[in-house]
Amino acid sequence: MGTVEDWVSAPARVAEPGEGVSVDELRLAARNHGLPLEALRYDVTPAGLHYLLTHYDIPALDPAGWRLTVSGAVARPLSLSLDDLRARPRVTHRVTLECAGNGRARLSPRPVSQPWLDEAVGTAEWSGTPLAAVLAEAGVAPSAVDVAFTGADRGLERGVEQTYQRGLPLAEALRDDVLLADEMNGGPLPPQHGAPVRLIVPGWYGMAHVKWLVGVDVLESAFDGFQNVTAYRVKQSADDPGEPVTRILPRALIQPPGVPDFQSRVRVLDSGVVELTGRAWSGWAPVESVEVSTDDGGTWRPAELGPQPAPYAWRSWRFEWTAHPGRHELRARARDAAGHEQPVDQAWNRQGVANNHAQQLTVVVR
Ligand SMILES: Nc1nc2c(c(=O)[nH]1)N[C@H]1C(S)=C(S)[C@@H](COP(=O)(O)O)O[C@H]1N2
Ligand SMILES: [Mo]
Repeated sequence: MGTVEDWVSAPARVAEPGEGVSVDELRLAARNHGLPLEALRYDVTPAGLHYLLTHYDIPALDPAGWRLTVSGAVARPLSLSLDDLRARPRVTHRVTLECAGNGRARLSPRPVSQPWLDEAVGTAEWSGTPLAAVLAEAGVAPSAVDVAFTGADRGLERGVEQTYQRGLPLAEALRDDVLLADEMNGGPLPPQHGAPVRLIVPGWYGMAHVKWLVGVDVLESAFDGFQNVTAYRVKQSADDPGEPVTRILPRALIQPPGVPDFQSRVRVLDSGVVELTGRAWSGWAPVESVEVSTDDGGTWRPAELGPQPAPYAWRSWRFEWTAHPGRHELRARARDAAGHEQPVDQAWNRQGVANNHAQQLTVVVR
């Protein structure tokens, strides 16, 4: 006999030198897929190609019986049906979402978790009603500081049984672009993306965008749940409290040119002038520059930027490369208007979160 803790409470850990991705990590990676990089071609990612990250199971929610409760430090607690929400003013925002763990599997030593490479990203048109007006209707107490958002999904994480829940500072929750979204790309929200209603917090890493939302709880003290206090912290050691993960740091990705080798994904292309294209985004400020290196970060040259379609949506870029025969390591890096620059070398942290070191793409020119 043993306890649940003995069977499932694996502590967070960092892989041993040379330790490969395990079957457990492969199982996570098969559930939580990334954006196929060729889908960087779309301004708006088709729903099925958008990355996906779900800690526990996709819950079964009946939209007819679904209610959103607004409670805590409010003058008038609310219980809203889907029809109530849909009758409210509607807006659409194009927003790039990225998982805070993107890039984790390329760190050394590797934090053991969902093993993302570069592709935990997608851009969608999210439609719904602004949260701020719902909070105003409920009447937020002057003493309020945080808002806790509760999903309908439940599971265990490092021995702690929980419902997925995230806290957000009140000032962020009151931004006019924070949405209670019930549509993605003009259609109903798919089950895996949070149906019937999810939160959208433009600019923030994925963990803030609570799916299968059922509760909005206004708090008079800082939210101290697992997903804010234990997970999603930039920390160097197990006992370092670390800094909370908030907004998305800039990242540029290259849409892979040529054709892939099936097993290695190394790209094969013909020599001559090649148009490299890609996307770049930041949750802090618009992307101001993208630079490309075709010699593994030795030299950098500026790419030409496309328009910024919305404050928190990725923008396209292009770069003309005269490709000579041989093997080349392509890299791209972005800088935003707030002065954040993508590092070429990794900035290691124990959970592998908010890590944006520059993508490396191997191409063979024939
Ligand atoms: N209820 C709930 N919301 C959640 C999660 C979850 O596991 N449960 N995962 C979060 C994380 S870590 C990310 S990166 C995004 C992913 O959103 P997507 O699957 O729609 O791309 O959802 C966030 N919202
Ligand atoms: Mo995530």
